[in-house]
Amino acid sequence: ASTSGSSRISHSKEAIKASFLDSLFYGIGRVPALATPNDRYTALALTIRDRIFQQFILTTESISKQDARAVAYLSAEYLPGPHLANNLLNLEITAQTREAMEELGIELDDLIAIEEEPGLGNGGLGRLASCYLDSLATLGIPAIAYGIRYEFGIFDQVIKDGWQVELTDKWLHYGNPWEVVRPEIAYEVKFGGRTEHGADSNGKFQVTWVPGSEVKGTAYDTPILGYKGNGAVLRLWRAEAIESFDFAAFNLGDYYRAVEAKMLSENITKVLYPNDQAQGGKELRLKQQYFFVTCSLQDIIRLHLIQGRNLERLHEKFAIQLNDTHPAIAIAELMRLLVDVHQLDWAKAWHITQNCFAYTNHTLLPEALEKWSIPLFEKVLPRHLEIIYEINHRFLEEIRHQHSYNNAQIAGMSIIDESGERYIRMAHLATIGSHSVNGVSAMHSELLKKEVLHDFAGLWPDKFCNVTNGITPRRFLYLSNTPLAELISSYIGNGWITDLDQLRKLEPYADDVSFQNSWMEIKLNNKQHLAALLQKQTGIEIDPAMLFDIQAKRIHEYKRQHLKVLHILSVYLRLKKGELINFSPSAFIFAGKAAPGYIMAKLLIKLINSVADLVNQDTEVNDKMKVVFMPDFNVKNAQNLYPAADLSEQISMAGMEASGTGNMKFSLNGALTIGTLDGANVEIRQEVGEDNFFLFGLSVEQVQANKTAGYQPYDIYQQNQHLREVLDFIVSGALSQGDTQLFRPLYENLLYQDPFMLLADYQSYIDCQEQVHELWREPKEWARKSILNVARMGKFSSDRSIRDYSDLIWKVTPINKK
Ligand code: 26Y
Repeated sequence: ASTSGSSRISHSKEAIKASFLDSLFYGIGRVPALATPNDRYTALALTIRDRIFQQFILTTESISKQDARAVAYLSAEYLPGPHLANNLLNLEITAQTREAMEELGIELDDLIAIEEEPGLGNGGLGRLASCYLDSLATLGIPAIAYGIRYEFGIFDQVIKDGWQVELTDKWLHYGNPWEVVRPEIAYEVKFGGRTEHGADSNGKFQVTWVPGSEVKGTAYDTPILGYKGNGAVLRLWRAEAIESFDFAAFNLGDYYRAVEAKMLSENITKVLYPNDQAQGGKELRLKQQYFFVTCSLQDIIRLHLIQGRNLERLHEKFAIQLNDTHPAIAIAELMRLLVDVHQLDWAKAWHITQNCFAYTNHTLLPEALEKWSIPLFEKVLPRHLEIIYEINHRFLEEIRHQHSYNNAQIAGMSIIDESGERYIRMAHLATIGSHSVNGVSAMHSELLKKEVLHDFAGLWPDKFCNVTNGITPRRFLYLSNTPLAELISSYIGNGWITDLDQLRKLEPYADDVSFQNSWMEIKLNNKQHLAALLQKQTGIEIDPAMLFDIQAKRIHEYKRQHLKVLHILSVYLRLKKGELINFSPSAFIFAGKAAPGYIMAKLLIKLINSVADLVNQDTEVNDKMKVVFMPDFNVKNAQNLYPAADLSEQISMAGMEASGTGNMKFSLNGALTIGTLDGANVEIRQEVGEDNFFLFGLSVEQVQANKTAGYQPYDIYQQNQHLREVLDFIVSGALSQGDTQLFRPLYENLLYQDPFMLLADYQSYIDCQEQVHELWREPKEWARKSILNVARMGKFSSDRSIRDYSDLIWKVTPINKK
């Protein structure tokens, strides 16, 4: 920290320019004349990284001086988005960096555009972890986030002939200037083998795990800078071979097999599983989870012990958050480390474990609740199976004797599902081993207590709480919609950047015509920008004056992208008949990836693109409507979508979306929402006001009542002539060159099963869309509501979420710097 003033960290334009040239020359051995665009990007990244480290040393020094309590966030997924522009913003050096580059004949935006983002997650859960890391850093809460350094992140999506095609992600292809490898921070990870039970040389009972194979996990650190100052670290583990082990395990002299073993070790962190919500019991996935969990826990224990602290006080120094059940094996692993390795007795170890961990649940979908078949689990983690049996045995004894639960209740709460083939229920392990369990929106947390974890909520009512999700206003407003952010700041100052409730000060301007005009002009510019991008990506031209109606999220039946398709077709058919004369020209925009093995989701993408082909070519309607599927939804593309949206589609069946966070991102950028009473939509509507939210569809209670009564979608199909026309059109061949079979699976699913009740909500959705169009015809009213939406989004800052976690669950406070 004594280097301040040095040109290597100064924030002046001159210093940035000099550092850039230095980094280019000494960091990558290039002279400007021969530098490639990637050389220039890398040199600038290194220049910025120096300045980040400067901030970091300060944070780290304060944390250790104050011996502060820290958060360890365990997540199998992160979606940080591109680093460069965000780091410039957080350091507040965008302007001088732009000028420095200009003086060298370099356009800053060209360098920003080159960056390949780390796609280390699937969707909402991964992006939430990154928003939380941003807020932890901004608030100055001591934090370290642990995860997996997947060599191949989420696939790149391209569209060929209307179908999704997956390409491998190449984020590390040109190197990664943001990370620093720490070869000396590495841990051994065992798999398989057997356990030996017996007395050690002192006669103490001891379990020894004799592994079948072993790998090493090495730390790769990425500094995450908060706004104006503090930092947190993202520590990702990469699997590597342990040479000594391989050579011992295989026949001496069998060089080929030894090298082959090294290769297999590295497989563990090769690739992210591209499924959200459902994943069959894949051995490699279990290995990934255990691999990153044990490295992280060994690291936490090391950090604790090097401060000279007693291991028995681990829970006083670390709050460990489990992001869903993906890292829940941590509960058994910490017990193993404390009991088998560090020789604590079981009761002490259990006390520490329960007080360290807290668990966040992100889903009620039965197929997304992780369970591992016992034979598979035993093969990979034999010692952990014993530990889980012991945890379970003690737990079941307790509820049988102290709480007199009956056999059926006990079977329902057991960690082991014995209703058929035997499975380990990871959500039960996480719940039993944690002191806190939370859902991610008010409604989801209630449903969690009522359904999935009902008996546990009865047993431990105080264990359960809610923390509604949030998003970072730095990336999702200031960075991605800078013109709007600057307009806002020019009216109410820039305090909102770290105190989002201050957006309330915009309310008085909601009726101010000149403010409304500036507001809508920025929206129009953003739409122009998106239209140009879409034209480049898809060749489809859209008029920026159209209403931009956007649904962007993973493709999933429960999210009901097909409900929006039904609406689009209903508009199309009515326009063709000369009806809907008041319809305002609309661009219907979709984006999202489908899990590669999810046939119905992939068919949905094909359906959307088929509708797009039909509509966009049809000169009778294509001045009134366009349909576009934006390929490769990721953080970078998302940052172009949210600022350009007029209407945000949040149309999942009630009870299905745990929270949603895209809903918040759209609304913070001035889109109005059309949505169901699901997840955080409920709270968004509460905040922005009923009049400023387009509500449709069944409530959770109505959904459940409908199910109980024996929902019959076919009856609705028969009763609603319009709906029938729309549905029949899908299989008429008009969308598929005469092929009446292509979309049949989708059609029949809706008519005879319709698990997500599109047909029940259809008419309500269509009617609600009419209200949207009515309002769109009153630009001043629309602008007013758009402003009010933004003004009332304060609650959905991830800073608020992190304060909630800090107060309610972690009991941590920000460090005082200097
Ligand atoms: C087990 C494995 C197949 C799996 C992998 C990824 C299961 C689930 C996931 C991801 C789930 C996810 O992204 N859930 C979303 O979390 C968001 C953040 O809390 C919520 O806003 C969103 O409603 C929820 O679907």
